[in-house]
Amino acid sequence: APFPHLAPAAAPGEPSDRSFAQDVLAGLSAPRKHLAAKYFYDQRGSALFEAITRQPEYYPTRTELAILDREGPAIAAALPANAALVEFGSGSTAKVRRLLPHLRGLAAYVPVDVSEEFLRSEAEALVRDRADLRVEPVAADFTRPFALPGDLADAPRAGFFPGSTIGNFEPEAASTLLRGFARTLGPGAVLIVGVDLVKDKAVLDAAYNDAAGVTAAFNLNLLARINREVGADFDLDAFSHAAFFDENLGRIEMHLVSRRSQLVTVAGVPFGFSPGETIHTENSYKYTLPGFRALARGAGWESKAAWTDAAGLFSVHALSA
Ligand code: AVJ
Repeated sequence: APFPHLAPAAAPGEPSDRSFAQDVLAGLSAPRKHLAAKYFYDQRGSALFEAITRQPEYYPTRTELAILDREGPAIAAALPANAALVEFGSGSTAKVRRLLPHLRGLAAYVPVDVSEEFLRSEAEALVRDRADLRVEPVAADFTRPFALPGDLADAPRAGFFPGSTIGNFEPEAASTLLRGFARTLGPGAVLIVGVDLVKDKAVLDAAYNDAAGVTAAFNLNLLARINREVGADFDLDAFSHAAFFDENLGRIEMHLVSRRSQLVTVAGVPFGFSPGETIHTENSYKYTLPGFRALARGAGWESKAAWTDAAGLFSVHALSA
């Protein structure tokens, strides 16, 4: 097999499916109903997220890509030569492709993602474009410990965690995650992390309430996914999208708001909703530069450098273990 670290995809009914249903039932049973943001990304959800990144109000993706392009040489200089570059939650390889031309040799590129099919197709596409590159995809949940391909043990390690995915984690969990990355990568590693910055509330609110309604469709798609995969009768017209920046908590919150009193059945279990009651579907934490450095330091990483765009919208940090 070309990619020996890729496990076969889980068949329907296997543990990954069961835990989605269990998480949904537990989240809807809580006093304040909630669902985990990682479940947004089914096939349609991933396509909707790609569409979000093209909305004029959604500045993070294009701003991060511009920083990677402009600062590519400096970012490459912060990485050890001939490193094994591990991307946590790689998704599409669009971002690493911006870095690759700047890197001085690479022992291997190791994309890590739970979505085994997407991982395989992205890895195949990358190998077609870069025949000289050793690509070693690993199908794993990056929030849990996993092993890197053993024959990379002697290569210096670099990590890549772009996209401000770190913002989806509570600060405490973000710290635990960064500690885990340090453990996976080992001493002497360098980690490149993309982090969205605190800014004017109006700019943040607009980014999560695009005029075309793509973020609303992305949020509501979670209910369609539950209807299909868990077995439920959510009426998507009976819920509306809400997103706002909470300046005290430093985070965007996304919710699905019940438009009326209603009863929804999920996997045979009835759940009542009162008018205006919400399901909390996502947090997206924003950091200041010193705020993120402090979080990283608490997790065993020293800040080497940080790059931002001229408007100070987004940041890319280089950390060393
Ligand atoms: C992929 C988690 C960085 O928080 O901005 C975009 C997800 N949610 N619009 C973000 C998202 C609504 C995104 N991250």
